[in-house]
Amino acid sequence: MKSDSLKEKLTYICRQFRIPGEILVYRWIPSGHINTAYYVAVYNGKEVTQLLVQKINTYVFREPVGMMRNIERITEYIRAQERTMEKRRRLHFRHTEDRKNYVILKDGAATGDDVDFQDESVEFWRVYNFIECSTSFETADGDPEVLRMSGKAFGRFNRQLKDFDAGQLMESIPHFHDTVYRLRTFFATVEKDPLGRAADCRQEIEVIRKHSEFAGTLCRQIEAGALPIRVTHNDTKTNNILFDKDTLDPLVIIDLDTCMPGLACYDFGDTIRFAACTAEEDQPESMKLDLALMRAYTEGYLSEMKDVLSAAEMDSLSTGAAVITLELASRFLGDYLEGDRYFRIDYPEQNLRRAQAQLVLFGDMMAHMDDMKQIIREVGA
Ligand code: GN1
Ligand code: MG
Repeated sequence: MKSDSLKEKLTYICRQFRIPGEILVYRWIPSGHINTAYYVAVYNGKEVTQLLVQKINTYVFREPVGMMRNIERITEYIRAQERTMEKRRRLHFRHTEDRKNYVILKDGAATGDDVDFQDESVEFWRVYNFIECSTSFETADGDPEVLRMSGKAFGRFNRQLKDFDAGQLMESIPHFHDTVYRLRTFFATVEKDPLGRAADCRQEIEVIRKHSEFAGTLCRQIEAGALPIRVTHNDTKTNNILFDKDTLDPLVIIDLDTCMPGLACYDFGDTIRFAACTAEEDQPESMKLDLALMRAYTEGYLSEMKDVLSAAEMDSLSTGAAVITLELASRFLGDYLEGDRYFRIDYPEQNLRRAQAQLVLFGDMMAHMDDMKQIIREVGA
């Protein structure tokens, strides 16, 4: 898209959300693999309003209207618990004239909800306040304080939603952390091998096959009723938290798109996967679990959740880290085999390298499972 037409489109979207004025600055925010976000500053002749304008990936989120309803219910529920919440601790979604927190465009013009979201000419946008003086972390860069604060943030988020009725939410992505389903889908893709790429990743495919039984651990526990279903975030990367850039105080959790029924150990485990390690998501050569960072995250998370979790849930936390890591390896590799249709990539083999890095990390987590369990016992005591 030409940049001037992007500016026009962003201006048009702001108008739909009743934000008049001229766009002074706009830039793409290169964070996340799914949605597309822009920072936008609008001047209305008196003041500048800073916004985050996001285009939802409707190939991934196929029912975006229901997803926005989920987000509204969750944010309202949390807001009701914290009556004195400062503005910069809230995600404040803008509304259109007909009170919707989203706008749907077809061929560039606003339209109603009755559209096919798989139609290429249809786009789904939302706008919320940009949180000033905030920062987020793509990696923790070895800083335990970032992990401790992240643990506190996601622990608090899980605690605030501990009595939220999961039945009120639709599954924004069905089978999202259903690892058994994920692996079944993955092996079906391997069988089909639509682009003939499977031959280059035999080794990775075999590692996933070898651990299929382990991958089903949490699913079996859910079936047996051993772990309670909660409302969880399900994508707890540190770049989904905005921190105060001076004090590291976690201000707000973003990317609530995958908030839906889930397990506490998904939220615990996904941050361990993403940030309690020594490399970025696509760097298999230098990837290792970092137990000091893992301990720091555990301290933060359990400072909020220790009294909420059952003994079985406490026990599932370390398993969650390994299962989520293996599951994501299968998702990255499956997407590579399918031609990179789901996760945004910056270079051709990135999804393959992401899968390789996750498998290295998974191996290291399995090798240190007892250490992780020991840390959780010590911190939770
Ligand atoms: C995606 O959009 P982003 O980058 O926050 C993905 C997560 C993966 C993550 C891996 C909706 O999250 O499930 O764990 O990439 N989100 C979705 O980095 O699939
Ligand atoms: Mg994100």
